[in-house]
Amino acid sequence: GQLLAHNTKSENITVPEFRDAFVAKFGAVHGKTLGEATDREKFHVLATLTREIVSQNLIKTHQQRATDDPKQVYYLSIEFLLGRLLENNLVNLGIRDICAEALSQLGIELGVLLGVEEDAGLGNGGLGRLAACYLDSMAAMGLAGHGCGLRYRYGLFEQKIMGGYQHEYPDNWLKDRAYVWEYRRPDEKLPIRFGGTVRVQTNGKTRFIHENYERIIAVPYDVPIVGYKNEIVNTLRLWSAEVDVSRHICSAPGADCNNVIGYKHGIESLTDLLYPDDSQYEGKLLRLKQQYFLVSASLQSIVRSFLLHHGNVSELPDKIAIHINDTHPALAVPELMRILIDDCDLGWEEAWDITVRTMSYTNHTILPEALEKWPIDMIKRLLPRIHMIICEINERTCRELWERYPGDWNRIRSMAVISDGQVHMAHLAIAGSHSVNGVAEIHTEILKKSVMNNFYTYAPGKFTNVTNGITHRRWLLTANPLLANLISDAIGSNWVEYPCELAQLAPLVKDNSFLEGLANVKRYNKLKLAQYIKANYNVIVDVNSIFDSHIKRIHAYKRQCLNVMHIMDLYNRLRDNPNLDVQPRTFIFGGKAAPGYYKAKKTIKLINTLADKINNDKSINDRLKVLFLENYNVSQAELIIPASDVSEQISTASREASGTGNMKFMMNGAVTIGTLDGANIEIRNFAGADNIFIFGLSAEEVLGYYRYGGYNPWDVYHNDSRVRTVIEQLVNGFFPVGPDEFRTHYDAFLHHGDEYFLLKDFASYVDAQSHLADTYQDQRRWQQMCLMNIAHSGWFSSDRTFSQYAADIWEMDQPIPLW
Ligand code: DL6
Repeated sequence: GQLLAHNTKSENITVPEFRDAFVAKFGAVHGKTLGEATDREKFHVLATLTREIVSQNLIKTHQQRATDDPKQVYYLSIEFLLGRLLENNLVNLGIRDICAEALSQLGIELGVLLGVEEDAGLGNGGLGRLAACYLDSMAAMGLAGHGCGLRYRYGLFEQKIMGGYQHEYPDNWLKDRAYVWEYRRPDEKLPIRFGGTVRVQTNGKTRFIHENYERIIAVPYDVPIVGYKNEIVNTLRLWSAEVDVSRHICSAPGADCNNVIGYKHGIESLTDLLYPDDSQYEGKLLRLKQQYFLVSASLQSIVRSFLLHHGNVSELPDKIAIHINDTHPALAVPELMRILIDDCDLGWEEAWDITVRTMSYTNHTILPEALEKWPIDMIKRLLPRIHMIICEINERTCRELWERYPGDWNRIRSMAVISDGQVHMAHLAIAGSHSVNGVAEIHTEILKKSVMNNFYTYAPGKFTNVTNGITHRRWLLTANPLLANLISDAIGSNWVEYPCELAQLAPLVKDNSFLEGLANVKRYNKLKLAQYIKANYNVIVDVNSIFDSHIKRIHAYKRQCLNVMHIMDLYNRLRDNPNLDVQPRTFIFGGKAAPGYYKAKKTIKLINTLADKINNDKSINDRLKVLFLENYNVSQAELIIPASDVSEQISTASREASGTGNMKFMMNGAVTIGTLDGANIEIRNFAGADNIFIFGLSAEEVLGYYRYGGYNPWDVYHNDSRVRTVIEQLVNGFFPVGPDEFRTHYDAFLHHGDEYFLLKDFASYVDAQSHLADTYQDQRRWQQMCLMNIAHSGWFSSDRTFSQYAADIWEMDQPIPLW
């Protein structure tokens, strides 16, 4: 029978009901008794049972929405980094504790089953995880908001470290069976057209007839997104490429009748792989195909469902908002134009007005190498009708610019959608959206003042800032239950609904017993991490040492190497003077390097080589330990962040658009050491300058240097003997590797101008680190700093971020809480 009667709230389920339902479901699904079950089978039954409750809420939400007809937002993103869903769903349904108790009565530990779930790693890092946090917030706030993405057969690669090097393996996350959370909806499939030609028919009304194209079927899989104790379930719709083998595929362009299976595999490989690079744009045809596949399937489906409920498209912008998450889905602009003109018979002006009022766009990076440009010829061949529309958009945009800036060719060229034979996706997204935003105050300022200055001058009203956020339900309530309980015991549990109420913790800064409570929670979380490290790496770490974590993608601008330089210097000092009073430290690194990013992969080898040297050096008495944790992912972050004392956010100022890891650490009471970059600045403003360790060049200084071609690293090299020693140690046999192993790093520092200012910021970083270590010795003061970080982290909840988007950008018609 059903675990949940139709009008029962999930929170009212009792322990015996849950226990009995679990036993019954297990027998029914697996045809054996619990005694013979594997953990995987038990996980599967628990997830299935949970999904049944979710399904009922999904139906209710659909029915309610059909009646209320609220404005809907569709968040288009090429990545959604969900991680695991079971625990999150149990918490959001309000049945985590009931479930844990029911299972324990059966001799089953919930934690063990939670560990069986594969991470859904359909994203590279910040951008994809942000999208996942937003889904959680939308559902929690009851907003009708949905994600649209791709159902990659393989997520971000699995990282294995061998001999200190990263090796990449396919992330076979669907290996056992279909994803337990998804609903396949084959009846809602849609055709996507690639290639072919467009015939223009001009008898009477002009018509564009697309012919001889390759037809790929997009099949949606809906992943339910469970709201927090509100019975709301939204969906993340992930599209998968399929071929309709029953059709006359022999006549399809490129089809081979003698090899139907090969043809099918070829087509379906479109959604096989997530591109594993988030900082370097890849001009591959397959990537462009993925982007259009996502956009076309999503928009066709959005318009189809809109038309089902509203007779015609003129009201589309009042009822639908479509958000373009970075430029990857920017083809949404011409695709919506295509649908409105070709399928709905609208004229250009009306279609353009609807498109611009419907679309909004977020920029996530100013790194020039990440900005997407597609050769116009590639677009013409792959998407002939879209090509025509982009050309028209370009022409009309340039004409408007000409009216405003007659004769200013340079300016017009710099803003054109097409220039130098390429389509500039950011320009396309800006032209086709009514709103453009950056993801932290400083990032938006840089967009306005430099990277997008011409666009800002032209249409200042389009630009806004929405500083990123994170879901406190996953990152505090679920990942750090001890801290969540400690907080609720002190100030009540209202903060879960209104995270800004965490501010009520601030007056406890003088409450010794609360500070002690904080220290105990941290210690427990550190113990758990230490056990994980012992079990997986056979390294014993001291829980009294500072747990100092640097976890994120490996990239030169994120400066893992600056951290390495500091560790090397500390180690050198300890070796020179074994009696040096050094606060014991455990340096924890985690992160993946893009498979083609040579230097980042060498950085991983460097960290591991340093770790081997330090961890095996008896002379330093275990005062320093260095760990590189393999295969960093969302689940690992949930273990590391609650256990960290220090959060390393040390990007070259101006390069990190926002960062979101910084917010997760803050919320879990880790103290940041960081540059004035991205959201670090806002973290400092909220937590207070006394509760963060800031160092290094400012963004303005860095941008000033860049303007004049950089700086001279040799000056630092000659003037600072610590720097000289560390740099030389990369190549002088200090490490037991060949002399050229770290030559790329050596050369980047000295011969290629130290693009990311590591040498320049070194002294200031080392000072900040030593100030931090001194402060840690005063445990009371340290716990006060942790407390102030937690107390002021509420503003970084994605509920706040989301309210801003909902109210200011999407103009949702549901009540939105004020912040
Ligand atoms: O906005 C989410 C996240 C920011 O927090 C990071 O600072 C930023 O680097 C990241 N950007 C990307 C896109 N990069 N590219 N292309 O992942 O977005």
